[in-house]
Amino acid sequence: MNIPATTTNPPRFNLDSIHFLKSAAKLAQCPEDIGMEVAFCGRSNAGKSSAINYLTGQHKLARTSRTPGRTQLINFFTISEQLRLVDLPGYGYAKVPTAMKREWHENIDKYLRNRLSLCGLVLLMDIRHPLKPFDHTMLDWCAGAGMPLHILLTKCDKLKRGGQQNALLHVKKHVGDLATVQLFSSTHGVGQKILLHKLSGWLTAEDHNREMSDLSLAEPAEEAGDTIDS
Ligand SMILES: Nc1nc2c(ncn2[C@@H]2O[C@H](COP(=O)(O)OP(=O)(O)O)[C@@H](O)[C@H]2O)c(=O)[nH]1
Ligand SMILES: [Mg+2]
Repeated sequence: MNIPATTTNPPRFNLDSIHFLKSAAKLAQCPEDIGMEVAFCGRSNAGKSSAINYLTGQHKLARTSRTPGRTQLINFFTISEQLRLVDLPGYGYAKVPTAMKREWHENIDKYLRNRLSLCGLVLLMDIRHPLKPFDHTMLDWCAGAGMPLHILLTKCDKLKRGGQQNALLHVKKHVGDLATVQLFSSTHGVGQKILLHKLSGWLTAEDHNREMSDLSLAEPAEEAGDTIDS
């Protein structure tokens, strides 16, 4: 059998040249809907910005904040010409004004239903407070809309090994086949490789062909007794 002297390898997925592209307050301001993008979502303070910084090795790429519920913008980062990561505004805490929550809901609902380049969602949950009403809302929407979903149990450094494993099993059991789940810590360097592998799988797929969804995102139920943990 003849083996060609040179074989063409598919382009390697990497985040080496990722950079900030733009912020959008609503769907109409989003960059052109071409190629593919993966969006990070989660409750405010879940660790989205920290996760994007850790993942990319750029500590100032996405801003991190100790003041939850303040950033209401959709932030886009360019990986390469047709690939993007998206930092969605965090779902606010109980003390965020109702009007702001409504605005959040309207913008995210439009983004999720209409953004054709969206090929997967990463849902971040603080490992100490998983499966809150907001998380159920996202899980239900992904299930109904057929959107691939990967869950990060963030800040896992806050629990001992036994606690981490219990939380992981609990969430895995709850979501079943709906999503994949992993432990993650931006501050202690846990989970980068698994997340990169997941993103690479989604963002190098050759058959992405999403259609608009007519499934609305439900309004997350009110949460009582919110705590702000760093
Ligand atoms: N211990 C710990 N703290 C974290 C971790 N990731 C984020 N934080 C802290 O949690 C707070 C919220 O993080 P941020 O990334 O701004 O959350 P976002 O609102 O979801 O973007 C900040 O004070 C971070 O320093 C982590 O892996 N471990
Ligand atoms: Mg943030």
